Amino acid sequence: MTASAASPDALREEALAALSEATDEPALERWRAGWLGRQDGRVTLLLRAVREQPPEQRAAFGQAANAVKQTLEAALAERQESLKQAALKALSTTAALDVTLPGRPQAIGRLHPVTQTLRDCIKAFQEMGFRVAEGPEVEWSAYNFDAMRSPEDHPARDMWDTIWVDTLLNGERKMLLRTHTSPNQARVMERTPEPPVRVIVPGKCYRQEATDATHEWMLTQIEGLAVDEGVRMSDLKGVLYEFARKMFGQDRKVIFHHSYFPFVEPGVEMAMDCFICRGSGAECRTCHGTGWIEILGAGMVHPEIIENAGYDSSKVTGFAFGLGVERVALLRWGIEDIRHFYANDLRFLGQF
Ligand code: FA5
Repeated sequence: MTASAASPDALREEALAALSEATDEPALERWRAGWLGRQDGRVTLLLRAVREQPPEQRAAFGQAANAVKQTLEAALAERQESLKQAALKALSTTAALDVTLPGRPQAIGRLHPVTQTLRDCIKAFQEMGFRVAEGPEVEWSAYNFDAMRSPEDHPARDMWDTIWVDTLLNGERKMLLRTHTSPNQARVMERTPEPPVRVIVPGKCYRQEATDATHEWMLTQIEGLAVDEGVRMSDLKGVLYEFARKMFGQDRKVIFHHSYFPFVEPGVEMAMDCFICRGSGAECRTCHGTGWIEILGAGMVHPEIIENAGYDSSKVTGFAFGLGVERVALLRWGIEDIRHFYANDLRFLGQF
């Protein structure tokens, strides 16, 4: 019996029986194509057979064929929905997946607080006209020490306990993890044939430190260097005051102490008021009772370093500073211990 010859009622019953045997999406699709497909679905053929009927039966046959089409379309939709529900139910009863549980929030990453602070510091100096340069973290001792006026037997080398890299050159250890960003003073001037120089060099430094609340063995510094005719100590102070104002606002206090670094003359340290004890606690472990937390060393570039760069120290002068970025981060957020930064505790890091 061809499709066109089947009665609408018989066709409907056969189609519904076949539908009840379709148990997944591909089977449903095959059923749909076979019965309701536009080209040669059997219901389509049935509808085409209307015109082959004797004229007196044509209207009734047409109505019956249309009714079959509607019934089968509705039955298909219902079957699709019930299969979907059954699949979800099956999923929810297996241990692997409970579809009724709420979704898990995706943790969104963010910048480390020291990186945030580093970027803000860089921006502050850029706004004052400093450009940014970079230098190597594994450094020659010739740059880290000798070029910075600390030859082998100079006591200033003792200020930084060095982490050496064990590559020997003529039997001697010559490379190290830089202890400060200052070797970049020499590196930048070396590749700048003529002043003016106005540059900052941010980066990681490493020291063999007994760590405490304000000392880590890895630290981030920003070196600053300005060399030109007529650069004075007051320019250095102006830049550093402006930096402190940009980072901490107007109400924080800043103090300069005299200090010694072999590569500057005179040398200073700049400190900010201790946010923990406000200068009152003799046993404050953050400022050790001094009331001040040092954030940078600075001074007027030693004329010998200016001369070594090939500049004329009778014509040009310069200032330099080395800022501790973790210290700035401690101060801006009132964190009592620097070691939190690199302890990888998400309860701490997630707060910034
Ligand atoms: C120096 O490193 C000099 N190169 C700074 C300098 C540059 C002086 C240019 C003059 C001219 P000092 O060791 O003091 O200096 O370190 C500078 C800053 O780095 C400190 O003020 C402090 O903010 C930070 N710092 C130093 N040691 C540590 C440490 N162990 N952990 C965290 N921060 C540190």
